[in-house]
Amino acid sequence: MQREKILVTSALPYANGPIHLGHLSGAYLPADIFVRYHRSKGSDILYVCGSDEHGVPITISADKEGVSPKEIIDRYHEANKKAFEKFDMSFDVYSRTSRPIHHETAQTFFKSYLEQKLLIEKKSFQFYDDKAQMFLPDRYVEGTCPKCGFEEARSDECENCGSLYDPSELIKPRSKISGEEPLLKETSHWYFPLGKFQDRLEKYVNESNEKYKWKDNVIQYCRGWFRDGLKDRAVTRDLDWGVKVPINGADGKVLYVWFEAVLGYISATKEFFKAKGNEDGWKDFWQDTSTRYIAFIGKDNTVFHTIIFPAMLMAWNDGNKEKYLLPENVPANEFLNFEGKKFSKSRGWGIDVSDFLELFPADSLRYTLASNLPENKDTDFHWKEFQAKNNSELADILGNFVNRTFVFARKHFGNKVPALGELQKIDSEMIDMIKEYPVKIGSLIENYKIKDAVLEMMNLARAANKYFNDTEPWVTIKSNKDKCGTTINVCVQIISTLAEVFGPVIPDASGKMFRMLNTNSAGWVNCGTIRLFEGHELGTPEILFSKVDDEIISEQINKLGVVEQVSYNEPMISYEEFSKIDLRTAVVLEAEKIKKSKKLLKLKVKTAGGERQIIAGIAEHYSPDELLNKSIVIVANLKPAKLMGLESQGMILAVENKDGELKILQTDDKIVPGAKVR
Ligand code: B3M
Ligand code: ZN
Repeated sequence: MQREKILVTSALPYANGPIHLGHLSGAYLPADIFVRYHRSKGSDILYVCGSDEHGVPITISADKEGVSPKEIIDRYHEANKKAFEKFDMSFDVYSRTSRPIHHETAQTFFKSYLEQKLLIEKKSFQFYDDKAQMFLPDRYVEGTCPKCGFEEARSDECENCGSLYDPSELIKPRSKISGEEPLLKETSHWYFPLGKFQDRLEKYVNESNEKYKWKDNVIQYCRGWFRDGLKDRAVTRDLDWGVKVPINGADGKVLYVWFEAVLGYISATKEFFKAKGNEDGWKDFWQDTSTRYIAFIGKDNTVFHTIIFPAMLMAWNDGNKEKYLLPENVPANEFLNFEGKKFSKSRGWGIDVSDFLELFPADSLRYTLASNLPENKDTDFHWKEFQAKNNSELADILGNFVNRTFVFARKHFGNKVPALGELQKIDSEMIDMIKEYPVKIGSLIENYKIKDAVLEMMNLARAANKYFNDTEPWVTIKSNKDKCGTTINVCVQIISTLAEVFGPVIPDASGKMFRMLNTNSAGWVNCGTIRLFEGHELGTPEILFSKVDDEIISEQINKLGVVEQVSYNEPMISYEEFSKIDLRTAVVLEAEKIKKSKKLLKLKVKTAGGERQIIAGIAEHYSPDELLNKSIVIVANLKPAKLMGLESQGMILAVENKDGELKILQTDDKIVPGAKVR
């Protein structure tokens, strides 16, 4: 029989920070389970991933730390690669988009579009920082909102009043790089005419959905885009970090990160085969029509994988003899939250993968995440649930069953598989189960219902425990040793099946089970067959799962929300600089809401030098009444500024607590207003 050929990719994580558990649940663990299952089934499967190392997210991280983008990507590429290894991800290749092979590949695509005269060159005005000599991406510019006067508005969107506008309307724009006012300078970019592909894309999405049953959330999302109509998209940027636009005179321009990152899957595959000395091997996976291609992602990446990437491949295929395959399915997952809230590094909410795996084995995390994947809706990670999954399921059900069987075989049968005697109904039923469960589990995995598959795995372990209890080998060992032997023989076959079906989820424990059985995996198709016969010598027992105790869980819960200490590398200031800030106590005399602003309150405070007005962005956290007579701390020598047309003479100090909630700093009310804070 021809082996099924499958290409699997997982979204390429940005190398600008450590991956967290949410990433694992989204695009990585489900793909790894799918891949490991297919390997066990004997499919010819290739699993490709790597770091996404270009784009503004990387340059922002670099700027924040005052280091080069290269330093950032090197650091996080290594860190994430290691974290994935610790988590037992089984990528065949984990590449990087900074590699020359990727730059070349991406440029080749771009050149093909140029040759086909597909790309449209358009001129537009964009912010330019003369001092830093660079065009500024949207996130690098702020200024005063043309609608409400909010002074920290983004270049095209105001957080205060929610309005959207053209960057040219922004009042007093400031470059976040130099602090100077940027100019609007004309620049030209290349646009990809996505609209031209709309009909074919709709056909592709609908047909794939009919044939391969795409997830409902993915289909609905695509239809929304089609309904709105696909528009031209700029595929170049003025930035010096990225894949250079391969045109003479296009200096300082790079391909838009998304426009090349998706091609990273192809470059990584090329790299993999090149390293094996098989230069053209990658084509078997990307261009052979018998290959199936599945792209695992998190939901925020959907449009890029169901619309833009397919359009890019179609466009290539239009102009070239060698044609690429399109994804047959894009099983996007929703998000995983952490103890009820979004992961947030800055708020200390969540845990890095590598920190987690310093404390607990990968299998325990893999099982917990896999049994709660956000396949159809957002789900939550809870420390207590993790403990329960580990202790009451992995240890008490699976571990216990395996342990009981081995103890019995050792004590009463010389650590050898006893003979399979006459089968009672209960034995036959159990043997049927170890044949049926793997079929059901396999089909769930193939249909991307991985969470349900994991529940069924544990159900099989439950049934096994029940079988052990119901056959009472501790009774039959005295009354009917043959019957007892039959039970233990069946239990050994069950363990072999459990080792196989749990393999994709808890590979380490599965390996241990095979070692304890003194055998190897026989592949998914042989699940449920009686394959370890009378007299087969068993291996030495190992502990499958240790319990996680309350203490370590409480410790983790208590750590949540503690913001990491700022390192001493942050820009430091001298005492002299600090002493320029005039901090004073003040008492709130009046407070009122400002019409049309959700965030701002107008305060009158008494402080050194008399009364003054302060406009503060705390309306979502305090009602005016709550503030009256409060003794607070203000920056008294801040240059006056206008907010919504009102002058603000100073700023009040507040802290953001772990829920993102603001608390103003208060002093003892016996302190006189106007006292200096040092
Ligand atoms: N790096 C976004 C992300 O990490 C992006 C995915 C690229 S897939 C080609 O969520
Ligand atoms: Zn505004």
